[in-house]
Amino acid sequence: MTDLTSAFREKFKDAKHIMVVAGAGLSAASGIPTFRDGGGMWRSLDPTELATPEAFAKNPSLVWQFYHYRRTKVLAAKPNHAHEILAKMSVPKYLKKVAPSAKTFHLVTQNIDRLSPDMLEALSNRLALESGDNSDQPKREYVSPNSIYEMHGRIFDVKCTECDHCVEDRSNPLCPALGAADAAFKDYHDAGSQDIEIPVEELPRCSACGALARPGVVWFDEKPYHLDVINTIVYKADMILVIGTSSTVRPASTYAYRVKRHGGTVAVFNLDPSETDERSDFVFCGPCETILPTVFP
Ligand code: BJW
Ligand code: ZN
Repeated sequence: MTDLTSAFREKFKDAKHIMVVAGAGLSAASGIPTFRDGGGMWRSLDPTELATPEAFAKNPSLVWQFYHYRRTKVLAAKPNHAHEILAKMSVPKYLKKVAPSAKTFHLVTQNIDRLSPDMLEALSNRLALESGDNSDQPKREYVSPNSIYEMHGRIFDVKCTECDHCVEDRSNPLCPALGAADAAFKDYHDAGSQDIEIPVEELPRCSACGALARPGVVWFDEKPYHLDVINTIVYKADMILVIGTSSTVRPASTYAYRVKRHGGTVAVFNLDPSETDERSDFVFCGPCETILPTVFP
């Protein structure tokens, strides 16, 4: 065990209110591209320029095709070891082992891929079976309630642009035109065209009122979800793990600094060093899916 790991474990043992702020690097090993290291490019377009209300207003067909591609990637993805460790932290008996003083654990994720909540549900079902519970009842009682907050929304949510209607829909393609555009793109591209324009009436529509639907995610200049409760979590946290995020997008990028400012401990788990490391107490450089299981065996 390295000095860094043992010093961190000692500090973690004393933590009472633990939070995680996670980003795309958490799901990178599951095959989901990140945003800012080039891996997320789709048809040579910058993902951060497609994830905006302006891009959707200008070209909903292009933005829907981008999300169709991302939904397809996510549907094929499985949670990795880092998701598993974080899910275990939501199990009181496991949390007590690594942090005997812990009173709360919360995962605030910027990821929209649902891998953390899906992992937690699978773990809860496994724990239920291990304790002889074969019922069809929901198994959430085996894990702490409300431990995950998906602040940038959920990729499978399809939300109306006109009314409040929002449904989770994991079907793929969401509508025939998205499937056809995906299949046809290579031919279009070879013929020199960059874009396939799907008529707006053939894009996903609201099942309640028929208006154009959009992905239920948070784009730039939109309000992230659960901000009030997340602010309370940040305010109380005495330990924050910053996992797989470039910490460039507000408000998530402010959480570590805020925890530090009121005397809490900051531990960063990232593939690469970054400027914010100077302000952190512990920096674990490397893939989180291999480092987290060694820190929390
Ligand atoms: C690994 C790894 C491995 C790789 N292991 N590590 C000017 C200045 C400052 C701020 C602003 C400004 N103008 C506007 C703003 C605010 C704006 C903002 O912050 N912009 C900055 C970019 C300048 N923020 C907003 O607009 C937010 N809203 C807001 O502030 O509202 C205020 C409000 C309050 C009340 C009422 C009304 C309004 C909304 C932000 C929405 C962000 N949306 C996106 C798209 C979501 C949907 C989708 O996925 O399509 O969210 S953009 C994108 O960035 C996505 C991500 O969640 C987010 C963060 O990215 P993340 O996760 O950090 O990914 P990467 O790629 O950047 O980093 C990955 C990291 O992992 C890297 O460091 C790798 O090294 C590492 N890594 N493999 C460990 N195996
Ligand atoms: Zn509607």
